[in-house]
Amino acid sequence: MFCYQCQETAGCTGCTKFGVCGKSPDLARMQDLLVYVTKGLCAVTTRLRQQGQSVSAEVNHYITINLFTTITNANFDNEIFYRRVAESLRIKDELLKKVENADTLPEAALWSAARRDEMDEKSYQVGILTTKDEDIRSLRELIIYGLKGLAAYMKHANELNYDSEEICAFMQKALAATLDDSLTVNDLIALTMETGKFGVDGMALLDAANTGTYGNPEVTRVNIGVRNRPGILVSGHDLRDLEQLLEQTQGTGVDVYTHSEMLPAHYYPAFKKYDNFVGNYGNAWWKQKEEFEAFRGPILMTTNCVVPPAASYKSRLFTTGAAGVAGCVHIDRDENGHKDFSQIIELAKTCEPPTELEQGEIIGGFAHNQVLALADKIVEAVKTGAIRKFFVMAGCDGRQKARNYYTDFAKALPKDTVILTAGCAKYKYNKLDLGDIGGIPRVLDAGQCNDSYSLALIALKLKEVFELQDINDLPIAFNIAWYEQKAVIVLLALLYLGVKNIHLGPTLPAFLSPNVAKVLVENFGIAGIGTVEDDIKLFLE
Ligand code: FSO
Ligand code: SF4
Repeated sequence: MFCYQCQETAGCTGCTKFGVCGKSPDLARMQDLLVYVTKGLCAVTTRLRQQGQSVSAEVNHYITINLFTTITNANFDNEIFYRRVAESLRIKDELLKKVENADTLPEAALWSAARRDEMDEKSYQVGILTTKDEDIRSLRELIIYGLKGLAAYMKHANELNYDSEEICAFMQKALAATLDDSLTVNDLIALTMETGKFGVDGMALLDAANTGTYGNPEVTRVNIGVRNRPGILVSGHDLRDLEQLLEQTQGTGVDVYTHSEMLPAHYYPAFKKYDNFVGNYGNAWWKQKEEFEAFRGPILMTTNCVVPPAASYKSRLFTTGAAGVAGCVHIDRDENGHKDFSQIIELAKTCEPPTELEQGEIIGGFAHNQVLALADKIVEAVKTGAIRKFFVMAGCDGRQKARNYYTDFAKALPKDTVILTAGCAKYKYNKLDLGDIGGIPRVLDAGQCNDSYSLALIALKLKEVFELQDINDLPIAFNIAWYEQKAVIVLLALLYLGVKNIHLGPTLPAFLSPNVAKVLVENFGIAGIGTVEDDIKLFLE
């Protein structure tokens, strides 16, 4: 196997024996094969569009979920990959019949297989390292990882009946372009930027879906303690799944808690009406082994980040959507999008209430609408110098000790600075008592990683208010923590919006070849992180 798509890749170069995330070599090669057949399918759909034919929303969504399923920590069920490869080939072979001059399509579009042994054989031949030129490989993978992140966000929007043929067509065109050996480094850099543009569009679509369906997030204090009733813990990013679970638990005596990236659900007005929606339990995804054990009730994983479960709670772990774990029950939607969570609720009734981990509250809900409502106060604080600088510290949390940098950084920031955050990165500092500036908390949590879009909107609004020509003239520094591929699309979106000098840590992506890294450094001022002391000095210069 060879995989280097996430920040925790072995030795900062690539997982070759077993994934640090728990991905086995067999799972890795089947993920490679799924990406390969999805590229082939996209070459077909792209050619059909070029020939004036339409592609159904159903096919678009199938492709989107294929990509999402291969994101780090989403799916550990090999069976699912065989099934998706077979179904993708079936869809592709059907569509291929409609293509004129199909023989000019790339090999991935023409290859097919009916038997598992044929799939197995092919899976050894289609890995990342089949692209020999390291710069081309680096750019292809950068684009593919951005597309995977975008696919995750599109899937959530689709669940709420928000869709965009334009974004889907781009995603498929870009994925198919990674098969095209005629594209140069410059062509692929241009495609990387275009991926960032569609990243902005995708996040805007998801923002419209979430706020259009559930209202605008508002300042909210979220309980981090527990109650004395059985509970269900929901993790991942899918708000529609949470909504259905909340509906189905009404009157059952079962409480619902969020974990990790589901925390921001508490900020939406629509979920406040459920009095069994108790609070947030625990911390970021990588703490789940100990926290899921302590929770004592069932856990529903709606997306990544899943850690392969310990035996002590495996029978309590359920997956849905793109998430999957071999041996755990997976709940599918019916044709109307309805999911039946009754077996989770029945199991919860037989479980003990959660073990208390902590008490208190955390505050959040500072998405664009709420922050813009406070704009006068914030602008005033900047003008008077009460706020010297904003630090965007969005992104991900992870296992590595090096990430303690972000806790130390947050603690060491001068008291006249404010942290803008989104994503699970927040757990490194959202329980510190960092105080406030004239009533504005020093950590403003906009929501999930996709709500980094909110942070971009806030920056653009401030640029307008301060009548600046360039977003980089704002008193905003970007010190972003990344882990998986959603962070890649967030990064590409920020680059597309013209944000420069983003610091990325705790390490730079292993998939950036020295030459590609050089382009990012020279054109965008991308940098890694240093010591807390040096970095704070540098940012405040
Ligand atoms: Fe975190 Fe995982 Fe949201 Fe990611 S839970 S690491 S970037 O999936 O998606 O922030
Ligand atoms: Fe390794 Fe990350 Fe790939 Fe998992 S997703 S195999 S940890 S590089």
